[in-house]
Amino acid sequence: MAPPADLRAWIAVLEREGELVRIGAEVDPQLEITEIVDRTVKAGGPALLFENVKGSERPLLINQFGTERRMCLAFDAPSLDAVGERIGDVLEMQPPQGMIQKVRGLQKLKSIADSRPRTVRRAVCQEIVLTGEDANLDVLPIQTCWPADAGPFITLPAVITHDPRDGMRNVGMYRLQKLGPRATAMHWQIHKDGRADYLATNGKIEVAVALGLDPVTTYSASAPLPKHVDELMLAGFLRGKPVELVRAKTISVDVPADAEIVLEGTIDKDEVTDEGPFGDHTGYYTAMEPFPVFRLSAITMRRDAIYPSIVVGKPPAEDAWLGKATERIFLPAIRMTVPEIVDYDLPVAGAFHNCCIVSIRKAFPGHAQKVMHAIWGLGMLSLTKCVVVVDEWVDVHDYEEVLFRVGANVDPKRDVLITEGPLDHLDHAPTLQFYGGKLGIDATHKTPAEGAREWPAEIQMSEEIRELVDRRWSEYGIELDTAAGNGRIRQSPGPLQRLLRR
Ligand SMILES: Cc1cc2nc3c(=O)[nH]c(=O)nc-3n(C[C@H](O)[C@H](O)[C@H](O)COP(=O)(O)O)c2cc1C
Ligand SMILES: [Mn+2]
Repeated sequence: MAPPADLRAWIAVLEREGELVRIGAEVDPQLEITEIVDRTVKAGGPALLFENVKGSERPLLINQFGTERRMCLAFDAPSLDAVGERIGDVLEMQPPQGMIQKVRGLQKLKSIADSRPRTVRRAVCQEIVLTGEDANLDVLPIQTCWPADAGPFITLPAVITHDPRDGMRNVGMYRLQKLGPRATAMHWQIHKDGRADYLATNGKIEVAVALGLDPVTTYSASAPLPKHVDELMLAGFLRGKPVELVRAKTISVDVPADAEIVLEGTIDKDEVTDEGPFGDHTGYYTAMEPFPVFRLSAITMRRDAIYPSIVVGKPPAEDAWLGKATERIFLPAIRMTVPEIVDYDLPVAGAFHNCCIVSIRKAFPGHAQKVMHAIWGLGMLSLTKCVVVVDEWVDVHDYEEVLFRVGANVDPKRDVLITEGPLDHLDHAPTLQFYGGKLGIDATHKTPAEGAREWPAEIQMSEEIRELVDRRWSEYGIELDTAAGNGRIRQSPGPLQRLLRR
């Protein structure tokens, strides 16, 4: 098995695994679908294929990424950590010793070489080609997600541009507000690569938008890669198969051949529009702001094209697992730069940029502060508002345990660092947009060298007594859900808890 090759293969996997429901009843893309999906996501429910969307011939697929299981199916991996390990394996390559290692090394190198996209001449994404007046966005079942949204938004696109300075490709997921039959806004936030490509143009930039890709490529569009790394390389590597590209019909941009739908067009550097409000993944509406205008020159499609969508909103929403995939997949790369990091967690409730819990192998005074600054200097993690540092033995995914450490180990005067720096584009709390306060909480054990008194020992029962009680447990006649003996009361979590805390 390998990750699904395109959206159809993915839908077949979902169906076979009992992870998809087809809905024949007519539904309204204006708000109604959001409410159905929101209830389904929060209950850990299936992917939904709406086959009868009011006002459009096209079916709409949503909640394809809504659970950990589906996310693992998308990558054809036993866990998201296993996906990260595949990348870690390549990053940590050492000069091989002996024949076996040399062969393994070559296989790894081949897997990198094979990840480069391949071009093809004919493609299903161009079975239907609509240009001029015919290129009309009204054919798509674009959702209006929340009551105060400015209009319909395309929410799950892979936007492809090239840096005019060096021709390097970039693929990013940026929402598109429909402005008319042949125009949308392009929500390129200021820290993003797509925006940098746009800012580097003098006149116009050509833009392609792919909709309805295999799930790994869709995920890759959301992955926070460094600017010079092509997201399609990551997709090819994780799929174990190159992404196939075909030349677009009206612009000089290659587009994924297997896409369901492709929008082709240009963005004029000088043309901006009011974008938003939009009910965003922060759980609040983001305010109206000027963003560039994308003018369509063509829409190409498969016959019977399926339109993909996602609803973001108050966490947890479907994007929770896209974020968790990034958290897990990038851990080995983060460890390459900051090797003392053991694990980290970006709580879903923190909308990913608000909070980062990180465990470290502490080796010297001020080590926690060093790691806070490392996080604030690392790619998109630099936008993190609050960093909590704990010792290596603390489970960063167990928020109750983290809170316990913060309560027990922190002297706010000594262990809280307030500084400032860049903040997420969408964060409405800071006084200034983009720039404001940062909070670091050092919840590690302290040493006298850090100005602490002698640190007390943590309470733990002796192994001997634990074994004795294990052995005798049935004699006592006490029935508990869990008698694991770690002194904590645990009930098996429901789907919502599993999403919020792992
Ligand atoms: C569902 C979803 C919607 C997103 N919408 C936007 C958006 O409208 N604007 C934006 O700048 N980033 C958005 N992002 C985040 C970017 O896709 C992400 O930062 C990505 O790394 C950007 O690619 P880049 O680093 O190549 O610019 C979204 C992510 C997801 C999962
Ligand atoms: Mn990028």
